[in-house]
Amino acid sequence: MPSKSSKLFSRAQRILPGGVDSPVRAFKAVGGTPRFIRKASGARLTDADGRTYIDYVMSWGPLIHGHAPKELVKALAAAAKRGTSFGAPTALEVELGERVRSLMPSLERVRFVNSGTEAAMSAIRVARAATGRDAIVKFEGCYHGHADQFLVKAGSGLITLGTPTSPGVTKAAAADTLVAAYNDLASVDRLCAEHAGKIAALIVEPIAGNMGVVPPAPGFLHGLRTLCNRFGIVLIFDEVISGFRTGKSGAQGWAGVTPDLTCLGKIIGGGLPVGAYGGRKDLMELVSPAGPVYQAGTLSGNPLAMTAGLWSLNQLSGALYKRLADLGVRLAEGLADAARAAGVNLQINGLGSMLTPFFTAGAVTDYQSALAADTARYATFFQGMLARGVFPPPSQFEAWFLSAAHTRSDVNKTIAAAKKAMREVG
Ligand code: KE4
Repeated sequence: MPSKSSKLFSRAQRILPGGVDSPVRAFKAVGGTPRFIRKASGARLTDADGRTYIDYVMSWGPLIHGHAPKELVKALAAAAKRGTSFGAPTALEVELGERVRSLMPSLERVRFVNSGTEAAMSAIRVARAATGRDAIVKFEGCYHGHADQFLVKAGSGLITLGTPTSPGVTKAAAADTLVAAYNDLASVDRLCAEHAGKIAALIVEPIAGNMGVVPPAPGFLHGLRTLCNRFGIVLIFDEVISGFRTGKSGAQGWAGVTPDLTCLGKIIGGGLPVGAYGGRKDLMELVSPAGPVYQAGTLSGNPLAMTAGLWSLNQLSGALYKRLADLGVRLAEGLADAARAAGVNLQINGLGSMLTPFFTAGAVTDYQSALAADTARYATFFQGMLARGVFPPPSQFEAWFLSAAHTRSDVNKTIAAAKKAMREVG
């Protein structure tokens, strides 16, 4: 008897390319039928067939407070009654902007948009306008959304599906995108020297999440700051994942490195569509209508997303981050023990409430070492976990996320499932 998810997937493929609205959801890298989700609450998903799962995708990062927190749902219902969108300014976006700046002071000015992609592409446009230069530097394995200029040796779904550079991106667009190696300052120095005077911006995930979790090596982010100062390059931290994930001031606060511009998303929308870019006043005042750099959006700063973002940021606390970090360590240790007991090579990269178990023997410090991971073993492990009521990301090259809704018991159940699933990988 085909499951409801498989029936829905067959129907979905007759209207949605690949049956989904974002490629990583399609289970292509792990096989099987993507689960169609009917509802979610706390740390749990319920699929169309009524099966529940402990969720570690958590909508790919936004849900640091878990699915459908009661107070958030109440706040959204009240906001909806006052109108869902006005196409006019509201106090809410001012309040959220001020809240973001209070937590990340480098964002002297901020503009809200509707996705991380919009945030990153707009930040690049500002940097190009400010410097009069065309080239940008990105890193192999980092992902900044699907704007043409970023789809060059990109991470997330592109690595997952084995298409690091996408067709449809013009040679001209790709030519302006220079690619360096993550955690390899010498590779950046060479590019800056070879293209001196031509590079507008360097954009980086300060804690990489889109090749799986790869933290910055000691000195890497400071080194990027020094190189950008030396060559007059705008340093952009893409904190769409790391922003408010690892701490109240994001990766920039954690590392003590101040970028010129920052991209945000996910957590600042609490699960509704939001992105933001911001940074130095002199750069952001170039953005229309303050300046000539055009960027716009029908639903930018809409009251529902702003309500969700404000609620989300207002719940953040040191105690929450401590609990999340403790849970993260417990989960990492448990997965490592399960792999060891089954004789499976596993490297776990984790930071706070985000982690990735890589099925490989060697340390994972960059794109090339991440690619060495055994994706077939990950797929077997994934299916074993799914069958036991745990929903990890359907890709070796993504982050697992914990939330305020995850309990110690959830993590213990996850570890128990991993002990059995690892034996099937062996
Ligand atoms: P969106 O356009 O998907 O809102 O954000 C793009 C983006 C930008 N920067 C970083 C660091 C990101 O991680 C993302 C999006 N992340 C992926 C998952 N790693 C989104 C999931 C998906 O594509 O469905």
